[in-house]
Amino acid sequence: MDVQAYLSDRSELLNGQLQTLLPPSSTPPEALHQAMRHLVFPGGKRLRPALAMAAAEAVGAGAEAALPVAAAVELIHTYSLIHDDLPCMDDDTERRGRPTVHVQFGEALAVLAGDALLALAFESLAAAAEQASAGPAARALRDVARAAGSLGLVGGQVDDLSFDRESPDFAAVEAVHERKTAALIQASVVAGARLGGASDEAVADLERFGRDLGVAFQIVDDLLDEGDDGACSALRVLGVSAARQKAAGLLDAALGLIENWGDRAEPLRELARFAVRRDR
Ligand code: GRG
Repeated sequence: MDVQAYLSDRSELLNGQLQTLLPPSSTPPEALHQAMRHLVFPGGKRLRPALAMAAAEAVGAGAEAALPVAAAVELIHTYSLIHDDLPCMDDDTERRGRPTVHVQFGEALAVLAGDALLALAFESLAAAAEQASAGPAARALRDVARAAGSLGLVGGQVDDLSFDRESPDFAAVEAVHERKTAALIQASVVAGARLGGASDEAVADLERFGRDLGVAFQIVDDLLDEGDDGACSALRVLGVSAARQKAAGLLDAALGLIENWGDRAEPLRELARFAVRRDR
């Protein structure tokens, strides 16, 4: 299976959905809508939305079933990048090969564009709950909300910002990785599968799959960020070789959970391999 072809095919589906969700740049307030669109298009690897769609396919649905989740997780991911780049956090000037949103549009609009992207993500999920079978769609909404909040992405970011530099061990790093990065990746597969009609048993496997894959993904991010001596890094506490082994072990554990899911889970398996073996 050609994972790049899969990613670009599913990205096209996603882009159509994002275009219908995001107000055009010409809609007032124009600067806000331009700032919201600045990093959404053309976007990055689109891994989280592809995982959401592949998870729906893995439980027997079409990729389209997961589109509301796919769009929501990419919008949340983009908002988190915009806010993470702000001077009060990482103070970065470049993202996805472009000036960061605050560099291009100013700090106030960067904060507000992030806020509006987060709200739009939940509009996407609520619209799905209105249309489809409300139970699974409402659960998907709750999964994504939890992953985005103080017990997920935001809480993980807070702990990352105040990480104890003196005596870190891998368990402490992993606890941050679980929330800062893995929570949204886990919600992508779980909520995507819910919209695809997943059984409770499949959801339970995907919860562990998403958690393991998400931690492995962040370890790889730490390895790729070798120049950055951030305190909360698997590289710092394990070194290159043990960090690589850890990521490979987590990938194997994740793949083991969906081993018997047949051919229709192949895109999900290939995306997991891609996420951990990537070079950017
Ligand atoms: C500000 C609430 C808030 C959270 C910030 C996203 C984040 C948490 C920090 C950004 C820096 C970082 C190392 C985040 C961990 C998640 C991660 C590896 C993001 C990069 O994801 P990719 O590689 O990016 O999927 P693209 O651009 O390809 O979508």
